[in-house]
Amino acid sequence: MHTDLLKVLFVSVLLAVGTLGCGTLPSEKDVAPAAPSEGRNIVQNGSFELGPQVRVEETLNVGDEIPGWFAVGGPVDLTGSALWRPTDGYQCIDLEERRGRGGIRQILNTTSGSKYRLVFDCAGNPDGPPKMKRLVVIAGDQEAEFNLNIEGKSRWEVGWVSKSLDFKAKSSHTTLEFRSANESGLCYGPLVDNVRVYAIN
Ligand SMILES: [Ca+2]
Repeated sequence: MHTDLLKVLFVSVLLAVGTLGCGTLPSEKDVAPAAPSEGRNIVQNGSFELGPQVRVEETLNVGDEIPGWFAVGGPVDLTGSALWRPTDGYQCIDLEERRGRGGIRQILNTTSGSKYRLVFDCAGNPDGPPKMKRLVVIAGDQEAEFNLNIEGKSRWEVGWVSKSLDFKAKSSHTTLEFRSANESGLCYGPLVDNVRVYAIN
């Protein structure tokens, strides 16, 4: 009797552990659909977590660098999680600063003629106008604009969305750039985080 009871308990524990284990596996909908399963991410510091550690915000002026990136066209803000929550880690980029709109650029090491997929998360700074943020992305031979509506959004829920863009590399060095195309360009820009690029067939 005693042995049988122990067996029952042992099997029950195994079943419980098995159930818990299955529960922690990611479901299909948790996996980003735009990211290819094979290939290595070739973006350096795509989550903006390396370099300065920022609680609220720190301005990057034109030419200023953080690992992998430099500011182009105008100033941007590296923002911390005390301002709003990024999609990955503790920091992201606001493509505008008080003095105007700006951009960030990274030069990727690529294979000429190869195809790549850019995947990133974006939202709009919810603190001020315009209501519709205009984000321009340049990657290799492609340029695309993404419109981000901040209506109903707040610092607590900026409304991150995941976007992707396929492009072909024209040489061994490919420009990847994110910039604000807001006409007002006064502090409240598009937000970008979790930037990745994978080779695709
Ligand atoms: Ca981040």
